[in-house]
Parts: sequence; C-alpha cells; structure tokens
Amino acid sequence: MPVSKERTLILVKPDGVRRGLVGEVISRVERKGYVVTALRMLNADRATLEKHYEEHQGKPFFEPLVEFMMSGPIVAMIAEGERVIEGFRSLAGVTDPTVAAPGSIRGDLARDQGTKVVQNIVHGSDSVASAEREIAIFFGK
Ligand code: IDP
Ligand code: MG
Repeated sequence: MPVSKERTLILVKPDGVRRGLVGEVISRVERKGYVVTALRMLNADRATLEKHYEEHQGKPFFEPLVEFMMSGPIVAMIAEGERVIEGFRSLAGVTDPTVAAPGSIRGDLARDQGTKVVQNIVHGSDSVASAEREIAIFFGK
C-alpha cells in the first residue's frame, strides 16, 4: 500500500536569507520532487519563535537561537510529498554543519561560525506531529 502524502514546514533561517540562498533551498526541494504549496517571507517575533522552538526551552542555546531567528527575515514554506519530513531532513543534513554530509544543504553551504547558536541555513520539521504544529504556527490551520 502506498505511504500517504505528508507535509513539512521548512524555514530558510536569517543566515540563509542574508546569503541569498532562498532560491538554492527551494531549488533543491523542487529538484528532489517535492512540491512547495505555500511560501511567505516574514520577520518572526519572539512569541512565534518561542512557540516554534518550545522543545528547546531551558537549553543553553535557546535564547541565542531566538535572537538569531529574529536577526533578519526568514522564509517559511510548506513542502508536500510522500515521506517529505524524512526526505527534507536528509536534504538538510545533520544539525552541525561542520560534519553534515557534503551534498546536503548544511554540508555544502554552512560551517561553524564560532557563534553561541549553530547557524545552519534551514529548519525542517522532525515528525508528523511537529510538522502539523509548526505549519499552524506559520500558516494557521
Ligand atoms: P535541527 O534543526 O537539526 O532539528 P534541533 O536540535 O531541533 O536541530 O535544534 C534547533 C536549532 O538550534 C538547530 O538547527 C541549531 O540552529 C540550534 N542548535 C541545536 N543544538 C545546538 C547546540 O548544541 N549548540 C548551538 N546551537 C544548537
Ligand atoms: Mg529540530
């Protein structure tokens, strides 16, 4: 039986927008075969980001993460396709860009900048429950 289609939330973080990598990220998502079904650029406020990253509250990088995410515009998008959550996490590469696989977005385009928070170009939801929760934050129900 085919796996049913799913959705994920992708964010191009402020470092990605500043470096002109929005098109590169969208292009990789589309070339993989996923469909972008919603897209917006915004300046996220603290309340939105604290909700989005609520699982990380209390961690040492939480405040630097929120500050970083408020440091410039971000691009939020919904991508759709079978197993897109897992597929985009694979396109993005692991959290630490120093060791993210070459060929991945983080592995090809980011590195350690010596900052308190890792700047790694993109966010991608990590489960169906997170995807639906995060899509509601950035796009409403
Ligand atoms: P993910 O983005 O790969 O899912 P998460 O663990 O959900 O990684 O962390 C959210 C974001 O917080 C990361 O993308 C990165 O920007 C930052 N981050 C995560 N872990 C650390 C850390 O140990 N030090 C600094 N920043 C971190
Ligand atoms: Mg995460």
